[in-house]
Amino acid sequence: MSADGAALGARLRERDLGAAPAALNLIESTAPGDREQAAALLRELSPAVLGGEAPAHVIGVTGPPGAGKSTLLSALLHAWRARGRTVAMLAVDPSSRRSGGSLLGDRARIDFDPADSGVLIRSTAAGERLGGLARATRAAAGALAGAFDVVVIETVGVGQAETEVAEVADTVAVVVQPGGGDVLQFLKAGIMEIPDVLVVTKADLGQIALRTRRDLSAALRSLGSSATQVLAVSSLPPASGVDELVDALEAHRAELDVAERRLAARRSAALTDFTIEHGEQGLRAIGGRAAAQATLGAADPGLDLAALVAMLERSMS
Ligand SMILES: Nc1nc2c(ncn2[C@@H]2O[C@H](COP(=O)(O)OP(=O)(O)O)[C@@H](O)[C@H]2O)c(=O)[nH]1
Ligand SMILES: [Mg+2]
Repeated sequence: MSADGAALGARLRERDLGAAPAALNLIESTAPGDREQAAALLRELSPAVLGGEAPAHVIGVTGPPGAGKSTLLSALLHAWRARGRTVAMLAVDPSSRRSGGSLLGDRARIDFDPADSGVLIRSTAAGERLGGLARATRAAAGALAGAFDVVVIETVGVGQAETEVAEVADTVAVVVQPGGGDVLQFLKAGIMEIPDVLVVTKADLGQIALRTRRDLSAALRSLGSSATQVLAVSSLPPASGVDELVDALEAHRAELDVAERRLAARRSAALTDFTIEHGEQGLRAIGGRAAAQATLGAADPGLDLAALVAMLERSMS
């Protein structure tokens, strides 16, 4: 029998973190009955039912493999817990996309205390589907945002990965390691959206990290975007720069119109999901991208992602 989605959703809404693992299982399940229960769960956490946007700060962390994301997230986790924040971290594991996983070499796991009930860590396989952060990951982030103070989504890559995570995160942080020329080139070439926060990792390596930080700041200035903070962080003990990063992330969130960003993100994600599901042909059947955007733009702001996708599907002829 399926878990009771509405009951789990209501528990998350009451910030009962003990409901989170079962909620994630339900969201990730592909059994037909579970899909319905998962939709019921998500409805309980929709802005319409919550009476506003979910309270969490949803943060996307992206960057090339080996840049130091997981190690950084371990350090951030401890800093947030020290400030009394409850934290959920969803890591999208790309290893399923490449055989052997040897590409990633000595990958660090996020280090946490399993007895700490204020923390939830989940890894999900990225799966084979290209385009769009796995739908389950987006749904999971949305559900957990009703219960936790901070929800982090870690994805691998720059460019596309960052655009995808921006469809769910309030704040996007791109992680670069010293000498990380790709990110610099992508920024300069405009291939990559300008992130909200740029983090140069492995600051303990010294000069090369400082130079990378300087180069990134200069590139941002030449792009006329001095709003993005560029920080250098060392995540290995003795860590440095981690509290400054926590402050920078919080400062970005404080400046943000969360409702506006989330609404735009849901609408954009709905179009992404619809297109993945129904292809270009489906898009034509609803009158093209501009018509779809107009439909979404007129939708009730309280609707959740699934309801927005369903709305597009109803307009197919
Ligand atoms: N020197 C140094 N090495 C680091 C630091 N952070 C991560 N690393 C190392 O970089 C490698 C990749 O880190 P990982 O967190 O797995 O990167 P991810 O693939 O981006 O998640 C590991 O060997 C880490 O120990 C740091 O602050 N300083
Ligand atoms: Mg990692």
